[in-house]
Amino acid sequence: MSQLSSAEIEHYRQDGYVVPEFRLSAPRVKKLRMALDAVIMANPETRPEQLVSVHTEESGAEGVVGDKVFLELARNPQILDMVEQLIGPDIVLWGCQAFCKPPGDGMEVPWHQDGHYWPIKPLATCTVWIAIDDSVTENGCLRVIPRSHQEQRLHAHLKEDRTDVVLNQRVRDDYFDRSAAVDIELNAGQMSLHDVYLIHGSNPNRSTRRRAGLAIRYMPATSFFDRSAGLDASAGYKVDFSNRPLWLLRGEDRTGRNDFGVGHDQFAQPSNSRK
Ligand SMILES: O=C(O)CCC(=O)C(=O)O
Repeated sequence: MSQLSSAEIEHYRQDGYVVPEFRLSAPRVKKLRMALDAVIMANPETRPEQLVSVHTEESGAEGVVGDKVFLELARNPQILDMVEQLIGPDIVLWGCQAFCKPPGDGMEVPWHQDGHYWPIKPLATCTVWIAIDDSVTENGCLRVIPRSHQEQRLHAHLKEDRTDVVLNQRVRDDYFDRSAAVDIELNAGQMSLHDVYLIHGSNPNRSTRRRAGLAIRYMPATSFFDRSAGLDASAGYKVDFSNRPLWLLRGEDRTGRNDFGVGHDQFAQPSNSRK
């Protein structure tokens, strides 16, 4: 079934993002919120905005003990239908991160292009960003620069010498017009989808309400996930590209080079790493 209308697909193509009609039910959101709360408790050393690979239970080099409930969500057929309409029938799940901004000191996400951080060749990914809490201007919702993806090129990023930001590199100011920014306000359960070249970010959360979202990353299986990028800390926290599990969720690996074996040991046997 087609989840996205042709107007929604057109919006994604033209503006680089879309907020679809489709949303998760309240019980489903509640389950996600409970899982996220447990993950935050289980990872006291990790900032809740930096819960990388939150869909896997093995902490590995990235150091985050996640929960399979997020993996189940990433396999949701209705979400995959939308992703298929945007990136085609061959779909690889390669990442999933929770960005949870606590009230008061929730950290800023500087303006950036995702592709700047990722070893995907050719560069392509659709991110599905799902609101686990209401996400509005006041508590630091996702913000985008519409149409900034259109040239399909990466701009120079500057290193931020700050500790109060989620990612430590940001797009140089002269590459975009901040006044064009659009706040993507979502109720819990709603989602947005964005292109890998889109410039986006979010403000700090100075409000009294938490803002949590889950970013699920899907690439077309016409792209290659280059594990030689290894253990990377250029984002400001550890990301282990060499051991990241990939899932071919639909279609075929058209590159013939993606490795779907690495990082899957944890799924073959009962895990004893969960606290
Ligand atoms: O959640 C946020 O504020 C930022 C998310 C983001 O940068 C992403 O999903 O790529």
